[in-house]
Amino acid sequence: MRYQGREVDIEGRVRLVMESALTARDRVGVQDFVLLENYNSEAAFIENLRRRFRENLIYTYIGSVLVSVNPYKELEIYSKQQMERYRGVSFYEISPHIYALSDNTYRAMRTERKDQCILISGESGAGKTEASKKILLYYAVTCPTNDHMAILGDRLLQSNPVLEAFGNAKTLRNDNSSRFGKYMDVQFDFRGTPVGGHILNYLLEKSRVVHQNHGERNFHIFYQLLDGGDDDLLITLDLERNPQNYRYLVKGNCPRVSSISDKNNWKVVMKALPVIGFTEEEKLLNIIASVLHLGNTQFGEGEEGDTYITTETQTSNLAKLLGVDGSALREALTHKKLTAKGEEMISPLNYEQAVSARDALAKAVYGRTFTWLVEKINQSLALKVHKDSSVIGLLDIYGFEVLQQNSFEQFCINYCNEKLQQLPFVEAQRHHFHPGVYNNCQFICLTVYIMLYVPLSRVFKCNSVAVFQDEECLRPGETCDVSFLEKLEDTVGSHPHFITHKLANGKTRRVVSREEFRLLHYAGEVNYNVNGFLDKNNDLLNRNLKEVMCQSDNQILSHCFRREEVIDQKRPEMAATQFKNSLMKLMEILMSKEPSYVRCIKPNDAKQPGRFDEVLVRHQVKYLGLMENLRVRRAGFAYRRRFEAFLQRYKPLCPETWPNWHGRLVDGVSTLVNHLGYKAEEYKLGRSKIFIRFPKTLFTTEDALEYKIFLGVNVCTCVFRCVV
Ligand code: AD9
Ligand code: MG
Repeated sequence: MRYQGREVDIEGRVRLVMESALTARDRVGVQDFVLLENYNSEAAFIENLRRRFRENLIYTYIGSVLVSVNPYKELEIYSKQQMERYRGVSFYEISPHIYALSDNTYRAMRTERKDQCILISGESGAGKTEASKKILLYYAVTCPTNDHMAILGDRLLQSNPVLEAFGNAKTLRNDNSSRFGKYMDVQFDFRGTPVGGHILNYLLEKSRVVHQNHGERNFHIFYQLLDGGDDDLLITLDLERNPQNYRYLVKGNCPRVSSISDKNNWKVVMKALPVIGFTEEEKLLNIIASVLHLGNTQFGEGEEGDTYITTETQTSNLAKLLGVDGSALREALTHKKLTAKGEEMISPLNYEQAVSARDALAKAVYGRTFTWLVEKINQSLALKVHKDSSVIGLLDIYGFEVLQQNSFEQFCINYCNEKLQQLPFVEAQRHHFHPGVYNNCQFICLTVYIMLYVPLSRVFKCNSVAVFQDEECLRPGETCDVSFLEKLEDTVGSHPHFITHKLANGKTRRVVSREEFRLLHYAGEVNYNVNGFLDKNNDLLNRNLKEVMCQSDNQILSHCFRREEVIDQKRPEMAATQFKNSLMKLMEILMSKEPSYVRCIKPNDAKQPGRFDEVLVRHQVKYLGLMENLRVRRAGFAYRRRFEAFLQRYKPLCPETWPNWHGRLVDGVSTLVNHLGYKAEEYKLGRSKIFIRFPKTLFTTEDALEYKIFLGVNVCTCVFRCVV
């Protein structure tokens, strides 16, 4: 008997004829890369991605890893009905989706009672933040709730526009680029109801407050206020509507972004603030306005090299908005206080020093207010002390960045990506020794990968760039970026992943200038310019400016600038060290949870729908380690599934398991695969899962199932969507 190219024998067993069901697969590719016939071929991998992308199928699995390609257009796949389709349905029963991953993680948390985390990675603009929002929305809509908890769901969702307004900005790569890292825990009680949440924020790119590259903007909130705030508000804050009037907003020469409505977003933020329990709106707006006024504070130079403020009236308004004394502020912006031999001395700042003190204040005010905002949101989400609660953590951190000029921020961002990239491989190693199943498998690729990392991590760890920047900063007198670079050369110069302009034969290399060093990251080569590196790492604010700020009668600011900080003479930790330590903690948090991965891919640099730039995609496939992911997965068993799920799906294929199997699950699966004619080398039974080695085995089984359905056996229709 023949049906659609398949030969079927009397007992209903299906023998796969090679061309079977290939038409659909040719068009839309396979939904799980482990099912690729030619799994070693990067070209086949990319072709599969391309086919699916062309059909608007932006999600594909590599086992349990979800690969997502940014469609740069709204797809009709995120509705409430879609959420319902994915609810409670097993991963492989239905086409890949971010909802399937969300649901699976949620169910794993509930059934295994183990904390989970979802790690979202990919380069800037690849769709990480969008993915994290979709996951959050899925939980808010589908999890059981009550009136009280509905408020929490609202707060979880509404924290997003607020954090994005303050922490996101238009960059050349992404109109809504996250300029801070975010890890969010959502806590669930034993019923699976969300009961609390907590956000950890990482290294906001504060330098953006005072400077933006061409074509980029400052943080969204400034433009939102100017565009969306009503006339009375702007008069109260002494602001004009045109962003071009503010020095902190003109550097990028990009006041408007066509894809963004600042006015509408302002409304969204204003609506969200009370939902997250926010009552200090006026104080917050004063702070935003004060940063703009600070930027417009100008200095003149006296004959003695001293400095004075030329924008007197503005400074008075500025002091009012900051809630501080005007003359104290004026003095603190133009003088510094020194303590020598127990005596305090005031010395005037020169022009450059005054400009840099002003900018340091703007960055400190904005940065600390952002941290305060996160604390405030955390209070409104407040994790509950619940005996039987579990959490799902969501990590959306800035993607790997290579700009024309890379500085301290890119160094930290890329270090962070490097660190996180190691995680799945450590994870895979853990699983790879699953008793009875993996012992005989060869994991050559994994070893290669780990080998690649160990020396690279040494650049950061043993010879710690972060640590010796601190030493450099601690040196008395003017800090010197170039001497930092020299020191770096002395320490890690011989490392193969570290390159400067100097060649071993005494000649110079052209690709790296004298002010740069190049690191060979897993994701590509990046030249870092050391100019300003130490200043950014130092992140110092003159003591007298701190003194003025801690007396502010704006409670947000007095909370942000503590008296103890002025009294305590101890030098605060440098930015890189702080970042490194907080990342270490993050790694610990993530390692203590069961991870799921979303790998986001950016299909083109023009932010255009329908465009699939192969070179760009190939680069990301490489550095996201997707081929290694696939090989690791395939080196063992292409496909794994829990006994219950496997039986549930394929039981119609065997008279002994249909309609129900009453014995032990493992025996049921064994009976089923024997009936299907699986050979011993094709599969293994683990403790709770069946592991199938070859995709072909699975195709055959799937086709058999399809055939059964075609004959009218009563089976759930969702199986039709399986192997596409
Ligand atoms: V960055 O490292 O924060 O600069 P992300 O977070 O990776 O970056 P983001 O999620 O902000 O990128 O996505 C960039 C833009 O792509 C969004 O503003 C959307 O316009 C677009 N995007 C991303 N994912 C989707 C999607 N699933 N559907 C539609 C999307 N558009
Ligand atoms: Mg983002």
